Amino acid sequence: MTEEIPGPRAYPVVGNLFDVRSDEGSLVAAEQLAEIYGDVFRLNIAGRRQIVVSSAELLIQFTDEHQFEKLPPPALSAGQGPQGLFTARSDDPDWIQGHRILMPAFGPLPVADMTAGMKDIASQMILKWARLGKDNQILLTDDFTRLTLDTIALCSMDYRFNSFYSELMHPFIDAMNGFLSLSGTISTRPKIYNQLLGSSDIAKRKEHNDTMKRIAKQVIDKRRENPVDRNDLLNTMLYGKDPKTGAAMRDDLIMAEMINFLIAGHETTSGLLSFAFMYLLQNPKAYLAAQQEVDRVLGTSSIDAAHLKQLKYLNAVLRETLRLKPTAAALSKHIPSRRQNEYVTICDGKYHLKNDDIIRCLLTKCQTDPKYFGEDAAQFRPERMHEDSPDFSRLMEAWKPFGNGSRSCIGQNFAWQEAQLVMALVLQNFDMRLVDPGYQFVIKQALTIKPKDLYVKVHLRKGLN
Ligand code: MNH
Repeated sequence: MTEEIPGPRAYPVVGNLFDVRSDEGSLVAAEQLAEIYGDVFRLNIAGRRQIVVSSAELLIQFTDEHQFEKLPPPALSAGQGPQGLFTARSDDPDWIQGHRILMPAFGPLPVADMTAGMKDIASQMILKWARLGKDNQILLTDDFTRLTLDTIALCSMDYRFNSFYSELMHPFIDAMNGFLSLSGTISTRPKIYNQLLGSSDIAKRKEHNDTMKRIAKQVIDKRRENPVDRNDLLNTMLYGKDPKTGAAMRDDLIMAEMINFLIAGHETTSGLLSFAFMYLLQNPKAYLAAQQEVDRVLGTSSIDAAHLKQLKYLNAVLRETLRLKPTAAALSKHIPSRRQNEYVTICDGKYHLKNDDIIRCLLTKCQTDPKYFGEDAAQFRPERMHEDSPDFSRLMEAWKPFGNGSRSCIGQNFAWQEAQLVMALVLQNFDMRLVDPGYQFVIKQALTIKPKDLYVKVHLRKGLN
């Protein structure tokens, strides 16, 4: 006999909407509910049952592609039109085609070729910090967002947002932020509300989406008028053929992919960099160890792709950061259509799952489960994620900040290389400290999570390298 899955009482129409609305955001609200109801609880949101899971064991089970499948986030899809890789369903022919054409372009070699573009943007930030001097307060998350956005745009489509040269954000950014925040509100509201009262929000969201599409189209048109002989992602999409079918990508799909890369490719990496420095600043021993490794491997030489492989401690820092602060903080899963006739249970048959359940793996909880990661699971201890640690491979099985299987992050190599490169350059050139030495982490949640009000000052170590 299966049991009822526990959870807060759901009310008519609104369901549990107000249980996941909190000033600190829906993630904190869900974490608090997990403290009350345990590793598995249920919610009712917009008329659908959500099962929220918080243990490492369940994360491992739900990220097994033989059993469960990614459910694309409704909060991100614009509703109509072709979906980019991130938001498409796995059986969507557009996903299958895009995946086959784009996967090779995100492999280690093509990404190593992007080092120059990454250094270009990183140098802009380094130079800005050096020129503003040691008394200037830097809002770390903002400069990292400028950096990651400019980097993905330059490396993938040779487009310059030039965010370091302007206080105002580029119109694309305003449109993107407007689009994302409206998508969030619309998708959690009851259907009936959207039908009766939500039409102006839906129209506004479409306007934002149209702005992003217009900018993407301009970039495509410009490239067609001035073709360049480069292997970047834009050329791969414009001229690449699906190896199975020989078909080329349609322009409207290319536009959707470009918008996908710009959105998925910058907030997450920017958050990773902010959290990594937050932890290093709060853990002086780890800061020193990371800086000493950089000094040993790089000295005063100009960084290149070969250095990065040797930065093993830095890798452990990045892994530990994404374990504690997975910037894409939840994975959504569902029962794949091929299993819809099965009687699916979890927790040794204790709970029954329904075909249209949305399963939400709370990575912040799953990846800090003391049953799996030990009593010090909530502490920042990069050593545990070092590739030479005896526990390393076991712990990596419950480390899923980039998702899993065929739907895992296509930009993982890209993000990793960018994060390594930027951290190494900053550690090489500056000593950083917190403006408020007692800084306590407060979450800032939008589509991704970031540390709020993380202000730092930097002091140039020698001359610029
Ligand atoms: Mn990324 C999928 C996290 C950087 C482009 N990304 C995913 C998923 C996670 C994720 C988690 C799977 C989501 C799910 O299962 O619902 N991504 C990250 C993190 C970083 C990141 C934590 C940085 C740190 N991602 C990037 C970068 C790019 C990118 C950089 C682009 C260049 N991500 C994608 C795309 C997908 C994805 C595209 C969808 C892949 C697919 O389903 O085919």
